[in-house]
Amino acid sequence: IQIEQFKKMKNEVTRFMMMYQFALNELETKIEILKEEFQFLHDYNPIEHTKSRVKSLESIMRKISRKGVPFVLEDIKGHIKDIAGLRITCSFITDIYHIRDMLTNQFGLRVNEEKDYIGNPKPNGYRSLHLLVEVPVFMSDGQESVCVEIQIRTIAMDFWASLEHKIFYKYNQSVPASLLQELKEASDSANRLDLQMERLHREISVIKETQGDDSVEELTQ
Ligand code: 0O2
Repeated sequence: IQIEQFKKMKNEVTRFMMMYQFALNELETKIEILKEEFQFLHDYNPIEHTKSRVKSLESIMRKISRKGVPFVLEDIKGHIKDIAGLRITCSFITDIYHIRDMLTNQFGLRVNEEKDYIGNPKPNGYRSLHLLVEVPVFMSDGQESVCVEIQIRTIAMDFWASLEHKIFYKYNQSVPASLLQELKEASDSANRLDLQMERLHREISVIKETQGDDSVEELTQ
């Protein structure tokens, strides 16, 4: 009987994790379609790359014990919102909000929560737009609504966040004050670069619109 119970539990957990992977597959397919269509219509693609992951079972277990959530799948689903994560990297800050609008308007995804760490960066300098969306997934016994955390950021924001993440773990989460200060300054530099690149991009778009594509090619020769 114990083995039967164990098998049943193992199947339920596997199916639970699969549900999050299906939600990510669904979203990635939608984004691929969006990319191709946008490229075709506007001769421009706002998405540089995407990366997705399902949180490992170990990491979920650590988080539920930290938050005091019982090991019941329904409770985990209700309380841990970043089991499925999708990161979208784009070139310009305005693309971030454009992509957010396309996800909600074109795909009709419901956004349960939005955290704008671009309008309100974290004190350490972290910038990104975070969305919690509900993705409908069709399983054999019915439809499930699955929560996915989407992080949208520019290449510069992503560069900063991945370095900060490495430093944070290298120093076992207690980073020396001088490094924290440097990281904050690096975040401000990255933001200045984002704003400068966006200005350049706008200027080139105006030239293209008023004088045609050939004029931009002439300028770059
Ligand atoms: P990983 O390894 O990327 O998954 P939560 O822990 O989600 O309940 P919170 O703080 O409300 O709590 O979530 P928030 O603010 O939406 O941020 C969650 C994720 O954003 C993190 O996931 C990171 O991926 C990213 N993030 C947030 N703040 C920082 C930061 O200061 N630096 C970096 N590099 N990334 C950040 P995880 O689970 O921490 O990590």
